[in-house]
Amino acid sequence: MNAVMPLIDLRPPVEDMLSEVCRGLAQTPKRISSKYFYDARGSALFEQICAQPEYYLTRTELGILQQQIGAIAEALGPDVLLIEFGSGSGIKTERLLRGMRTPVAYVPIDISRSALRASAEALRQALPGVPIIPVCADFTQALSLPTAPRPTKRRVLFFPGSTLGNFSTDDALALLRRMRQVVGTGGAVLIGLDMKKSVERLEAAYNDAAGVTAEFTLNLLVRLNRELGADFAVDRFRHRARYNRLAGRIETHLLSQCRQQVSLDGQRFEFAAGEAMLVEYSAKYDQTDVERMASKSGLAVERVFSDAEGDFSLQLLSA
Ligand code: AVJ
Repeated sequence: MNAVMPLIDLRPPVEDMLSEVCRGLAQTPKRISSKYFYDARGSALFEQICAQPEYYLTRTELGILQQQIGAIAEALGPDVLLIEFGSGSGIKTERLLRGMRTPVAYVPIDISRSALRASAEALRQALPGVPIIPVCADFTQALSLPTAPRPTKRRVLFFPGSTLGNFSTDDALALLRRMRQVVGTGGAVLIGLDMKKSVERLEAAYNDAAGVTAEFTLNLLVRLNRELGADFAVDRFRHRARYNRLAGRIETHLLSQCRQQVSLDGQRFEFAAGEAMLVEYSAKYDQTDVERMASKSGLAVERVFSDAEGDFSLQLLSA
């Protein structure tokens, strides 16, 4: 049983972290993509964030998946090919697949071969009855899906965690359009979105009292020092997460505590005292926002599953 799981390798060009980070540091205001948060330490810190009392997102989404799995599976219908952008969210994917009566197969799509292999292997152990067809590809680019092992009624793309909120408005729309294209007419997207609520609760969720989120954000600099040979003085930066009401999103910045310089790739980047570098968006939605985004990307809201307080929602958007 040591055979390596077959993987469909579309050989995506690997993006160059060094040049992307340098480009962001040369912009005004400076910015670094939140996708670089997730090295081993960052992923472990994110797990810790999920256990903080203020960070309600993950436990609320899991609760919806647990309590309403029957209705969710029924809304998806039988003989579904389940697709995921990203390596699979472990327990959420497992919960969904277990609830679906007759999934045709599970197709995780990720640019990282190693992450794809590890998560596909773990899921195979947990759900030996479901065929898994991992595809190594860049899901922001056009791609065609492998042939399903048996006739499929509907392709459904699962995108939990309010990960869409980490994209800019334009990039989020482009991603939803890509999802629409992958599932095809008659298909659907099941997407987890964090809903608008009081500024106090939103800001508390991104500024936990134990300081785990601050450590998570600052770990980005630790990673750039280690992997790119940068020389950020990590203790001279501070985490700040604030809700931008007009944009409808939490915006996380790293604030330079003094005037300082950072060297990277033979270049020097100057930070003013108090200068804010953008490192993350976490957009929040109301149902009108969701309907507008869906219709702009060729999708329509078919069903909404949410917790009793309406804090978080799993939206079934049909293509
Ligand atoms: C898992 C990316 C959706 O934006 O809420 C948690 C990441 N950042 N705390 C989010 C995160 C700060 C999280 N996502």
